[in-house]
Amino acid sequence: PRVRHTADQETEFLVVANRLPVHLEAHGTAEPRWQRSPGGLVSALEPILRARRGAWVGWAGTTGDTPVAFHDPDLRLHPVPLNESEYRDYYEGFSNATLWPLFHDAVAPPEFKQAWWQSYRQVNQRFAEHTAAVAAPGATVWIQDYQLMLVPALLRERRPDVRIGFFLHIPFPPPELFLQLPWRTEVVDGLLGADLVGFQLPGGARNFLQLVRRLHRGESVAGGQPTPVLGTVRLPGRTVRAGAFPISIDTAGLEALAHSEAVRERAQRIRHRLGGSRKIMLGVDRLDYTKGIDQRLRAFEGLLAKNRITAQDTVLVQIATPSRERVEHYRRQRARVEAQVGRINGTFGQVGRVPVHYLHTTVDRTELAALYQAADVMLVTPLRDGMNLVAKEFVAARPDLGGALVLSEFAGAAHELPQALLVNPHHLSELEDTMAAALDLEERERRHRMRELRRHVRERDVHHWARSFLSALSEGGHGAVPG
Ligand code: ADQ
Repeated sequence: PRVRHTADQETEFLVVANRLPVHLEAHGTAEPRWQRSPGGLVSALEPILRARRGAWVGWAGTTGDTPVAFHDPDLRLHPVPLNESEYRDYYEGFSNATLWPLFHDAVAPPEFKQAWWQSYRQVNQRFAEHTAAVAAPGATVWIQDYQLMLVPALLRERRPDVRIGFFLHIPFPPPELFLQLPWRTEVVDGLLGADLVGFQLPGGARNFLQLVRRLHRGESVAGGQPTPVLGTVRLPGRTVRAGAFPISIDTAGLEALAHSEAVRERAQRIRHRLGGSRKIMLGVDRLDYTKGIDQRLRAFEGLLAKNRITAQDTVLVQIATPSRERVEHYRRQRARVEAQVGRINGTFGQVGRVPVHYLHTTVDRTELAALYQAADVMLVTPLRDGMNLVAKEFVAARPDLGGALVLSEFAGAAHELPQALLVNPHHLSELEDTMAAALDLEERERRHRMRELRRHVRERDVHHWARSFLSALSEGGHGAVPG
């Protein structure tokens, strides 16, 4: 379906992302209709988009061509079309089977294919063209994430007058890893088209500055700038800045939901259904091999095998969103997780009482908040994660100060949430011990930790993130205009 351009005026503020914040929703036998997709990024950017007469450039999420109009007076949308082979090569291939594993410590081996790269370049070109066509003179453009790393330079070629920000949602790897990429110079040059390149963590910004030096792409200087900007790259005629801007969630929105009657009742029901006095451990992730779901299941199995917990006193609920299901590594990951769940329940379950409840599905916001609230222990154990919003959402959903958070050191969120029970998910016995400790955490300590965690996610919400990035972007010089 084609999404109609809802305005033909040029816009002063543009968000460019792989996906538009809409999806098709079935309506019985009638034609499916466009719906707004919920999400922190949309809720953070929406007020800014509205105030600045902004627009969003992105793919509508379908490669078919049945025309279905989309209308939203508050949000102007500029769809970029993708065909089936581009979806395969640019999105599933280069973005998710090359860049995604490479940028996540190569926990799965990245695949390098020329045809995928060509498609990536071509699609990035198209995004740049669409953006160039609708940006007003001197507009601000904010490009999001690893699918679009060439867009900053491609856009600058066409429109040297616009101010360009880029934010990477996933980790930026150390040079030793990044240098494996056959098209490393092109990708770095793509990013250097921006005026400001933002990362989740200071380490990502430093890796980037180091890489620029290693590849001789400009004179990079660390420091000497007010934070969150951590360094600059001097190029002929202009300067690129790099900094850390840890993303967050719509804390107030989630807190309000957590206080609602619907969520509180549902949380109680979940507790009751799972067996009243049983302790509930919870995992909520996209079914991705970076999320450490297998490690978590193995540790849970270890605790059962050693009799440190039993199916009578503890239950693990794992919600896994279907994700990138045609990509080989994801298929194998699903098979692995489902085999583990089957083995654990087969070994330690009884009729009417299984230790693992596994749901391969997405859940709505109310259900998600209720699950967070029902949990005694939240397990966030990725092997590598740019930030991890689930950890922050759990904290925001616990105004009762209940629940303990087990958090991997390899999630970006660990840098901001040191009061969580931090763990190395590669160390199986440490993971077992930490999970057991979380179950036994003394009430006073648990409440104290939760209070501190909550203080942080309230102060540093997604609005703070967007403001700090955009004000850093507007402070610096840009393009050929002397700053
Ligand atoms: P993701 O890898 O997708 O994001 P995460 O940050 O945890 O990871 O965000 C997932 C979102 O999806 C959360 O808002 C969560 O509530 C939701 N979600 C997960 N499973 C769900 C389910 N079964 N049902 C409903 N909702 C579900 C990437 C990076 C992260 C970074 C974010 C934002 O990999 O490191 O934090 O972008 O920058």
